[in-house]
Amino acid sequence: MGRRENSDPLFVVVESTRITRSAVAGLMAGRLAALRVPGLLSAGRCQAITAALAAAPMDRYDESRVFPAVAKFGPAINDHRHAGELRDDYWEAARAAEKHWSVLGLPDTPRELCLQAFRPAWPRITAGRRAGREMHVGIVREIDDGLQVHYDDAVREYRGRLLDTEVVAQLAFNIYLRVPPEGGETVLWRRRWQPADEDTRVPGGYGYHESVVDGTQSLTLRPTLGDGLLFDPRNYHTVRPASGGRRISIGCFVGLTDDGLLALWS
Ligand SMILES: O=C(O)CCC(=O)C(=O)O
Ligand SMILES: [Fe+2]
Repeated sequence: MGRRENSDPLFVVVESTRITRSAVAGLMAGRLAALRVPGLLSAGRCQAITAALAAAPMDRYDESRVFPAVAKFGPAINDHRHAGELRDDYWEAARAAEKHWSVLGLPDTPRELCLQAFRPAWPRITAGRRAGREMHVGIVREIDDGLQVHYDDAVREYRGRLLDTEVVAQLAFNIYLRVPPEGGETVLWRRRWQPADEDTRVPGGYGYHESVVDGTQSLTLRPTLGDGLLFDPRNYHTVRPASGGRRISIGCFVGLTDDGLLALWS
């Protein structure tokens, strides 16, 4: 897409061979829209993970809310949320996922895969803590049929307190472990939630009708195998349906907390 007259020059995607401190800070400051890291994970490592996961029990997000369906391995906070609190079954699901992963014979845990990507840029990184307990980090998702247009904002979703420390800014991080030959694009819009958007909610869903972003500047990113992608998920975003193959990623949320740490959770 060509540069439009009325486009925001700060809503841009940058590419880098690794995650940099300046890009993390720039995304959180609103100086960038997305960071793409081609080849963050080698094709061999991606294949080893997806091959091992073929033997692992995948489940799905709550299908009464998440349609089209999304298969996953590991808990997602939003599947265990009730009235702005995290239900206790999140912790049981986290323990079960860790146990199942530990017998896959892979060298790294999902948590390590996520932490490793950020350590060179931001050594003060950790798993987020809630009531003293370490959050699960690293959810594997198979999003073949696309997502609803939605935003993610832990501050809004968890009444300002998901973690024991305050989340000052939040990013979404994904590594693409398997990509379809066509489709599966991630689309980001330069727009945050506004109260009137509730009029465009998908009934029963987690997202909004696409009309919520009508006329808004957007970026369409087509992940290739092993790419890392970082963006501010408070901006509306979606995933387009994949065609001719599966779209599998591992990812987490990344918070900058009031103690200056990066804290991760899924
Ligand atoms: O898979 C993607 O590219 C984005 C998925 C998403 O909605 C998120 O990570 O918040
Ligand atoms: Fe999201």
